[in-house]
Order: sequence, then structure tokens, then C-alpha cells
Amino acid sequence: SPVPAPAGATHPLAIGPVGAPEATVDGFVAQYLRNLNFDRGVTLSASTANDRFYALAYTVRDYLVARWLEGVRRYRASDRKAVCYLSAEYLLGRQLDNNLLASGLSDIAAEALAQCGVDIEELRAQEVEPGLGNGGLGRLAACFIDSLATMSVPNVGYGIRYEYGIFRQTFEDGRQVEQPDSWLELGSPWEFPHPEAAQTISFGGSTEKYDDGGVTRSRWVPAWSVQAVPYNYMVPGYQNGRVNTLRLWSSRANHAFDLSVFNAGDYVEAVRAQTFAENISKVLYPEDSTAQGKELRLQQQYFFVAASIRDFIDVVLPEDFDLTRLPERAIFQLNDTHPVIGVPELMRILVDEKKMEWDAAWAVTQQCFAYTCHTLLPEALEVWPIDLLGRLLPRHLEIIYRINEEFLLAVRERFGDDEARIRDMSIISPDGAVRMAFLATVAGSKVNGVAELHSQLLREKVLPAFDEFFPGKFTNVTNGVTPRRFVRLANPELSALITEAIGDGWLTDLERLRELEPFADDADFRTAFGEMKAANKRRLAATLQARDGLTIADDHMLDVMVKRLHEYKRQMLKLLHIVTAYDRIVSGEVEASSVPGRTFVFGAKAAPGYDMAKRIIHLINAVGSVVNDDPRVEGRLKVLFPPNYNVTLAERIIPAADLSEQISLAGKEASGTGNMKFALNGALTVGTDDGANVEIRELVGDDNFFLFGMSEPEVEALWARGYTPAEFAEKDAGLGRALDLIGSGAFSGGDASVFAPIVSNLMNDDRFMVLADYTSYIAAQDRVDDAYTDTAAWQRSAVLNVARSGFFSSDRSMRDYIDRIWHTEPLG
Ligand code: T68
Repeated sequence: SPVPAPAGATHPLAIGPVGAPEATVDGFVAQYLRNLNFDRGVTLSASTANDRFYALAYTVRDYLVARWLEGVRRYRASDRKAVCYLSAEYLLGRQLDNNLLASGLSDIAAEALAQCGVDIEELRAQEVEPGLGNGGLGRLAACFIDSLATMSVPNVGYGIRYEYGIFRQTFEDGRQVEQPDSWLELGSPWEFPHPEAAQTISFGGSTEKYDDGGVTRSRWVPAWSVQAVPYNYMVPGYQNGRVNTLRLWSSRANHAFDLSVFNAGDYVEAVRAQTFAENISKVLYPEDSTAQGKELRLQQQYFFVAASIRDFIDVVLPEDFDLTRLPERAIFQLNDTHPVIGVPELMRILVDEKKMEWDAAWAVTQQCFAYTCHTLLPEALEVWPIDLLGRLLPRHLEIIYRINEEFLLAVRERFGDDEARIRDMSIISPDGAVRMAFLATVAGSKVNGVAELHSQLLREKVLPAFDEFFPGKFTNVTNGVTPRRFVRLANPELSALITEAIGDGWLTDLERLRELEPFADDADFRTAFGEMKAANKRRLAATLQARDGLTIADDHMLDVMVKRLHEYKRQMLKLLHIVTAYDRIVSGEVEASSVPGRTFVFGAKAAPGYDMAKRIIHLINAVGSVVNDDPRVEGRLKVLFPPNYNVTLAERIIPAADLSEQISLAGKEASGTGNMKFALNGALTVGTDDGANVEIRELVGDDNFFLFGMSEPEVEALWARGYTPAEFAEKDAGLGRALDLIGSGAFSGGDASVFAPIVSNLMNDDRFMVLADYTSYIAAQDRVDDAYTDTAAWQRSAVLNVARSGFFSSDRSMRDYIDRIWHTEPLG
């Protein structure tokens, strides 16, 4: 169906559609060379690798754009409800292969480039991944928008185009050093900037009452503003002709305004003020689990949320749309509390700008938002001091006060003047801060946790009063991951094996992996599976060699712990196991040849201001140097810690892994999503009963999962009894020795002071009960060693892990959100 022609158009191409280039090798080559010549302004022979990469990206784009525009047109002609996913982070990973796969052009592109004498591998390596997220939360957003496009569900992903994403990690003498992530340095071929469509976003100032034809109303008189410039990215569905939009906002100075506010006749000062505005989207905050209450962060949050809501109302919806019907057209999904300031913003738009009655506006708002919580850690729950919020967004603070007032009135009506309850439920905390999770819960139509256990704890422990007050509001949606990126692209060998065994179609219907179960007992299949793992290890070895000069032994078990560095995730527990395994061999307690060779792989970034996490990174590197240099364990134990773990590296490491470490203290990891990626790639998990591990274990079966450690109720019971970590170090000789080795300077050239703070923290505080779970963890690792020696049995378990993990597709998560929260439908 052609795009409607503008009035006066007569040329057939103007009436359109212009159409994509022909999906043939010849068509691809022609378009590729055209882009190289006319967009890059170079000939093939004079081109740089970056030119050739750009031309390739532009060519892939050219195939997708026609479908994108057509989809936008069809959506606008429909009256479908769209999912507006509001997320401060999107950890996208590289786009090239994903977009080739989605458009079904992988083979054509490979052949076309080969015929041009261009090395596609070299071009792949040119792409800098947009690291616009910290970890699980940002990657989840990226998986979700992939699934929505694949399921043809209308969706706009809204977020921030940070100029600097998550820092690039390097090590100096084993210590983390952060480098700026200047991912835009060579440009970004996938984005479509629209500076002409910028929106004005205001801040500061005051509020005033005014007379509006006999009605007294409030309005905001802001003091300063910036421009929000949209950058569109295509989000193609997997081979379904659908392309959704990711719209990221970039801040820019609002010249007219800045000249008056920031200078008095001083041109240079005025231009300098521009950097003030541009600061808002300058850099991603690298904290993944603390809420610091920094003003710039609140500016970022309001900036992107205000621009996004306005965009949906003014640009996406038809002109003069009746906003009382907004819930029929939009659901704003809040990815954690970061976008919650959108709640008072929508109220402000409806009440102050559209002159809707408060109650009607509140009814609309409550139906338009839903909130996903990603944590249980108290220090990660966002609160904004009222003085800060009032200074930056005075009208929003007033609106929050009124929401709270009416909410607490309703609580009093239900429960009487129970002041303790009122204090516990007030959106404004006793020390004068806005509790964003409370605001989100009061405003949202639904509140969900991200795995069964997490949702249960959220209801029962974090927000029980709200659960009682709002029956039916709390629900669970267990996280998922996109099988397109994390199986098909990351592990083409496994994908081929699966397709050979069960046919195709599984990539969009992942429960079909169940059909692999019988192959677990097929010796030929298991052998092929083993060869796949070996090939992936060789591929990883080549990557690590080229990237970091690291080497991996061929015949080792690959034991992997990759995730953000945080005490609750317990990288220290993993280290204690390594030190124990090392100590057992060098002390002669075990014969080196009696245990399978293991390579331990870490990947982890620490928040730059998180001292203990950085010290643990230093210790991992220190233990690694000692172990790797000790001839007594040569060929048996090896520790690798490639720096700068990111999506690109994850795609290499996960398919090669044999063992997946998911060892958080029970009750602390909301879900985990790495755990799902490993299981889907045939690694066995050693894990606690935490987050989605619980569901993984239930699905793959106890025989195919190494469970250890206290359960969440056991953790609670131990806290209640009183936890004295030093007692655990006394009871287990191996633990005592490992701690002594670390504390005595065995890994710091004899200087005990370097790692003493880690040991003393474990012995005296140990908030995450590392010592309490040590004995059980070592026992589980001994079971792992035993199991690994029986190759056939191990591979059988690995195949069963793949076969039984189809539940963890983000397509299933999206179906759950649709059924339980959004009630949207695909655009047919
Ligand atoms: C993670 N959270 C959870 N937060 O830790 C993980 N936080 O269990 C879960 O699987 C994942 O979310 C997806 O649900 C995060 O990744 C952050 O990155 C973050 C960022 C900024 C502020 C707070």
C-alpha cells in the first residue's frame, strides 16, 4: 500500500513507495557501492574500513527503511494501543548482524561483499556497540523491544542518547581504571537525527495561581529550558517485515532562552552556557545499584520522560485526540523508578494544560502507567529530597503532594487513623524525600517484579501495605532474553544443530526447544553438541588472544562468572573457591591430575565510586597472576579476567561456557538474565535459590543444576538468630586457609595491607553471607568436578538445559506483559 502522495505530486516515485533495493546479490552490491560513493564520497579502492562499514550499515538500513515507514503509516492509520517503554537505559549491543538477520540479508550481504573483495569480518569489528546501559536492566529493555518488533506489537522505546555510555574498563596493575566511552567518535550509522523536531523541556522557576474564567488554576512558570532532539533507531522484527522505533533524546541548548538567562551581554558566556544544556544527555551514570540523589540525574530523568510523553501525545497520536481516551492508545511502562517523574508530568499536562478535572486526569494517569521493579536492595530504591525536587520541578512537587494527600485520605478511610501505617505508606518519607517506588505503585495500574521469587518478596516484604491496599495490583513477569541475539547470532553452531534436529520455527517459538529432549540420549547428537562447545571455545580463545593477549587451554572446563561487580552477587565466593582449589593442589591435599582442568573467566565492571567492588576486582586480578604463574597448577587452573565486559564480549563468552556461576545471596538478585543466556547455550548452572535461578532449576530439573547455599527463609532465619561470620571461618578449615592466604599478602607480594580490608569485612560484617555459604558452595563445586569427568552425562545435562529453557525467551515475557498488564494487540 503506497504512502499517500503529497498534494500536487505527479511523479510515480513521489506517489511511492520508493521501495527497497532488490534483495539480490546484484542489488546489494549496487546499493553498497552507491552508498560508498555518494554517501561516503569515496571509491572502494580508496575507502577506509570505517567507510566500508558505514556503507554496509547504510545498505542494510536502506532495505529496512521502506518497511519502517510503511509500518509507521499503518500504525497511525489504526487505533491500536502502543507500548511506550520508558527506560533510562538500552544496552543494545552491536546492530549490524542483528539487522542483517532480521532483514534476512545475511547470506546476500556476505556474498555481495565477497564479490567486492571486502572482508565482512573486518567490518563487523569496526562497529562500536552503543553501551547506553549498566547491565541487566538496560539489556532487558533491548531484549524487550526486539521481541515486541518480532511479535508485531506497536511499540516506541523511549530513552536517552548519552554521548558517553558505560565507561570503558582497563586494568592498571590489576586495578580498574575508567576511560570515557566515546562511542560516537566515528559517527553512528544507525541513527536518524531530527533536530527540526526538537522539543522544549523546561526546568526550575515557580508556580502561580491564576484566574481562568472564574476557576482558580495553578501553572508552572519555569526558569530555564533545553531542547530535546529526537534520534530515531530502527528496531526490526525477526524476518516479519515489521520495524518499530527506538527514540532516544539528546539535549541541546535553547539559544534564545540561554542568552537571556545565562549572560548579560557576554557572548562567550552565552555560548559556554550551551555546554550546560548539553550536559544533560552527556553521560550515563555508571551506578547500577545505588541511588545517589544527584540533581543531574533527576534532570536526565525528567528530560527524557517529558520529551517522550509529549512526543506520544503531540506527534504520534492524531491531532486533537481526546485525552480522556489515552488509556486506549498508550501504556507507559516504567522500567524501574527512573521514569516515574512521568506520573506528575502527565497529570500536569492533563490538568494544567488540557484543563481536565483532577479526578478525571488521575483516572487516565492510573490506567496509563505500569511499573516494573528490578531490585530489593534498599540502597537502590530511589528517593528525591523534596527541596531538590521542588527547586527543579516545583509544579511536579505540588502535584505529588496532592497525589499523596488523596492517597493517604483513602488509606485513612479504609484503615482508620492508623498513624504508623500512614507514615509507612506516605509517598513523602518522614525525612522529607519522595519515595519514587511508592509513587509508581500508587499511580501504576500494575506493579511487577521480574522473577517469581522477587515478585513474592516485593509483595510480602517491601510493599506489603500496598499489596493489602491494592488487591490485584501486584503481579509477576519473569524476565527473558532474545533468542535472536543470544542463541542465533551468538551461537550459530548450536542454532544449526537445533534446526537440523527439530526443523526451523523455534527462533520465534522457543518452547519448541522441548523437542530436543530425546536428542539428549542420542550419542551422535551429544558428540555434535560437544564439538559445538569446543568450536565456541576456540572462537573465544581467538577473540581473547586478539583482544587481550590471553590464552585458553583447549581441554579445560570453562567456568564463567560475568556480571556487574557487586558484593551481593558474591564474586568473593567464587574467588574463595579458586583460592581453595589452588591451595588444595599446592598444599598436596589433592593430586593436580585428579581434578578436571578449569579456566575461570570473569567479566565485571565496578561502579567507579564503589571502593569494595574495585578492591575485589584488584583481588581477582591478583589471584589470577599468582595462579597463572605457578607451575604447580599449570595446565590445571587458570584465571582470566578480560577487561571491559560488554554485550559484544558476552556474545563470545556465553556460547563457550560449560559452567554458569549464579551465586548471589538468596533474596538479593531480582532475577538475573545472564543465567538464562547460559542455560540456553548449554551451560550448567551452579547457583543459589535466588531470582530466576529458582525457575531455571524447576524447569531443567535438579539433576541438571548444581544447587547450593541457604534459601531466602534460611537467610532470614540466620539474620534473626544473629550472624557471626568469623564462626564460619573457624568451623571450615578450608575457608580459614583461603582467608588467611588472602589476608596475609599471598596475592599481594607479601603486603598484607592491600587485601586485608576485604578479609576484615568478610570476618566482621559480611552483609551478603559469603562465609555462611562457603562450605555448601565448595561441596557443589566438588560435585561439578565429579560430574564433568563423565562427559556423556554432562553433555546430556547440557542438552537438557537447552531443551528446557525455552520459557526464558523474551517473547514469552512480552506475552505475559500483554496478557497481565498491557492488554495490547499485535498490528496484524
Ligand atoms: C537488574 N538491575 C537486576 N539495575 O539486578 C537483575 N539500577 O537481577 C535483573 O535481572 C535485571 O535488572 C533485569 O530485570 C539492574 O540492572 C541497573 O542497571 C540500575 C541502573 C541504574 C540504577 C539502578
